[in-house]
Amino acid sequence: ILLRTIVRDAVETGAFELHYQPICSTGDRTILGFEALARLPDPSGQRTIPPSDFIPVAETMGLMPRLGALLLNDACRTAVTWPAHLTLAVNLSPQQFGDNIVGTVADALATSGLSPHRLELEVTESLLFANEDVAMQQLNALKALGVRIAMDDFGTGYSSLSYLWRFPFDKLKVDRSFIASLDAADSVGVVLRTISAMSDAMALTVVAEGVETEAQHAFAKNAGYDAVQGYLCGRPMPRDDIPAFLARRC
Ligand code: G
Ligand code: G
Ligand code: MN
Ligand code: NA
Repeated sequence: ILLRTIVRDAVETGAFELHYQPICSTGDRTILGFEALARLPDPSGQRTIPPSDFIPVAETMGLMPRLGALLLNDACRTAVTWPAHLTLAVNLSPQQFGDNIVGTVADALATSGLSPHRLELEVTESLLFANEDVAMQQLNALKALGVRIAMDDFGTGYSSLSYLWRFPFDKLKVDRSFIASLDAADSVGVVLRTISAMSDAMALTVVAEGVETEAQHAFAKNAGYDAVQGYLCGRPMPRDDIPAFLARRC
């Protein structure tokens, strides 16, 4: 079957699933919250289709505003059942900013009863260069709701450092390719330390993604990263596995 057909049907039936990956504080390794990551079960078998495959298709089909709203609502309804100190991070696609993103987020918060300060929205720079003025207005309006904004995959693509002071970010999530390259080149460590120092000076929270080993965790801690996300702290898991995961960790 065509991926387009699978995506269209799934948006109709709500057949998407969300998995949740823990984000841990670097110092004492407590769980700070989870990032929601979308999965699409393949109707013909056990396989699940990753978001890198189906999100671009949903965007091409113009379905991303609707799918994004479905996922956001689902994630907020799940997060409201967690202990109240835990945060929820949700990825937003640039196409959702062409729609009424502020209304969609306000609605998901109101419907679920999730407190705005527990929600963090992850955006990538592709949003920012599409239409800067519109993006700026919407990010400011989202912040006025009380949610936080994170720049995701920082350091990849066409990152412009000027985005850091022109847009109202609360957090930088440094792309996992940096941590993955630590052993390959000495200069990667320098870059990671510099991003941390810069974030600190700008009062941004800084997160290292893709931490898989104790050595990488130790580096991130030593370099001043506030939090880490990666397989060492935990893999993305279905909603139903979260209570047992928290019980083991706390
Ligand atoms: O879980 P995985 O490593 O396959 O995720 C790959 C990428 O897909 C993530 O970096 C994220 O940016 C994107 N992604 C995952 N879930 C969502 C979602 O619900 N909405 C959007 N827009 N992107 C998502
Ligand atoms: O782009 P974004 O950061 O939103 O996507 C997170 C993606 O990174 C998810 O698809 C998740 O499966 C993947 N991921 C999370 N932790 C690790 C890790 O430690 N190693 C690798 N290789 N991928 C990871
Ligand atoms: Mn993300
Ligand atoms: Na990322």
